[in-house]
Amino acid sequence: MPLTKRIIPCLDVDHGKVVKGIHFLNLREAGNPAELAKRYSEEGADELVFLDVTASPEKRKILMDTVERVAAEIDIPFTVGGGIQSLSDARAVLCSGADKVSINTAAVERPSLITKLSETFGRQCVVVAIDTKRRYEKERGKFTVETKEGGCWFEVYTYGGRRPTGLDAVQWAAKVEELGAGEILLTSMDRDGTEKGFDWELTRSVSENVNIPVIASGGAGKPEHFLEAFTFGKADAALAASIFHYNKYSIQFIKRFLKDKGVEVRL
Ligand code: 0VR
Repeated sequence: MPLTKRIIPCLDVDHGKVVKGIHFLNLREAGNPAELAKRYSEEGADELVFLDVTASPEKRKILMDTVERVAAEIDIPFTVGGGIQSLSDARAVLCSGADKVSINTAAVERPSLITKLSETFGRQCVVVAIDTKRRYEKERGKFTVETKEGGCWFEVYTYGGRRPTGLDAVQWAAKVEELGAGEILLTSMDRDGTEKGFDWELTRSVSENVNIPVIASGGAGKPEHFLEAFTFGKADAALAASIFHYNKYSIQFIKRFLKDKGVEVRL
């Protein structure tokens, strides 16, 4: 019996409110975290991701209060990310009701944190988020996939998509697995918020190079996009925000579509 594919709504939260943008920009309010969490859990979401995109100094207080309120509404695995820089940040979030923590910038800047988190809380608690953008290169050899626009590779970005790192996402994913990551949350910034579909070539390139689960993220707009992510993209789970916040399709509708196409899902 193959592992069921997971559908994971994502709450991007800024100052305690759910926001949604396009390419991580022009964030606009999209709802209340606890209310959306309750709705998604009741609609059959397999997990929930909460990403605090608040850059403000008082973020810790807002973050913990909001995490507690969301955790109180759901009984599915709950991952929290956003500005987690240390074991104590992670402990605070786990003690507020999260089951897993997601780290992005801190993992790139201090890779040993991945190992410390994994040794302290267990690999299953450690999600490493990798935000990427496609880079097209003329010179041969420096690309991951051939596309109609030429050869491209996937560059890793930090600081909420504001800072290019020069890191290759496929190589970085293999490295984070080696360091102790339990799962990879792989976001295409090119597709984020566009509803044009996941970058399944990105997901496939990473999924074929690691043995830990890969969550496709960025661009979901219709049920067919989830099918692409699970088949062509070889993803173990698919995360989405816009499609759910704007009520384009229900989680159940997408799951029934996938079941009819032969994808193992939990109905
Ligand atoms: P959709 O394309 O709407 O399904 O978005 C999925 C996913 O890209 C977003 O939930 C999330 O990863 C966007 N991330 C960040 C951010 C958004 C604004 C600012 C920062 C970040 O650091 O990941």
